[in-house]
Amino acid sequence: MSTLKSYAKGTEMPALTPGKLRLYSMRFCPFAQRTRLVLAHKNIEFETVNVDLKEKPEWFLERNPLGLVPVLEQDDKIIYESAVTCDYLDDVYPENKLTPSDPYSKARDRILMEMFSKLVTHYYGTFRSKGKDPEALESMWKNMLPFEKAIAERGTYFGGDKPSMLDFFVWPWFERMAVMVAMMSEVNPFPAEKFPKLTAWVEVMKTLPAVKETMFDTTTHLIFLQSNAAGKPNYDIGLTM
Ligand SMILES: N[C@@H](CCC(=O)N[C@@H](CS)C(=O)NCC(=O)O)C(=O)O
Repeated sequence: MSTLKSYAKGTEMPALTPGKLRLYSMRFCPFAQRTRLVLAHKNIEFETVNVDLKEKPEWFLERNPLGLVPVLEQDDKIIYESAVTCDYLDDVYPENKLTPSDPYSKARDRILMEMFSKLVTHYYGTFRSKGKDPEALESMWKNMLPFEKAIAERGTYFGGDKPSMLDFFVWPWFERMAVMVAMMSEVNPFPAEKFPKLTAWVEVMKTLPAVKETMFDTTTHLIFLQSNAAGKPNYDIGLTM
């Protein structure tokens, strides 16, 4: 059974089906979106159980003691940490392979993935300050430049003429860049003149079926982020069941 509304502490866990892959997720989590992108891109059959991250069910904490989504479960296997779940899926479902087979290309992508965690830190710094902290904004831009350069060298996608794991790994934060742009009237945090290649890449990414399947529009993201900032995250925006 696939669920939409999030399960909170005290709820009973939906019964597992033997052999069925399950994703524990939160609809607006960018890390879980990485896993959802890979699942969608590879047309993998799975079910989703969304979790209330403020009031976590006991059975969720039993599966991931870190208390973080995404988590994958299938029979006796439990896997968490977004990068690990994505690699696992790419290994177990090798069709539409996303990780380069060439060891050097794979290593270069890994370096960019490592660098991306810095970008994420400055992304949230810029977000929290609503662009009013010039140091956070400058740091975010500085950490975005290697990605602008990589796209310029590689083509349409980080994977060249087709999307790779790196494209899906970084996409969730670029999807949310539009939210930042909408929130900030005094400064554009993602100026096309500074990042022309990334700007073009964002538009191409939006046409991918996996992205279309997993993305939310800017207004919905904004509503979620505001509810989260107010300490009352609305995980179930727009859901009736
Ligand atoms: N390093 C983790 C980070 C995942 C993460 O931070 N997920 C957030 C939601 S976006 C979460 O589960 N937060 C719950 C908490 O911090 O208690 C990964 O890559 O999977």
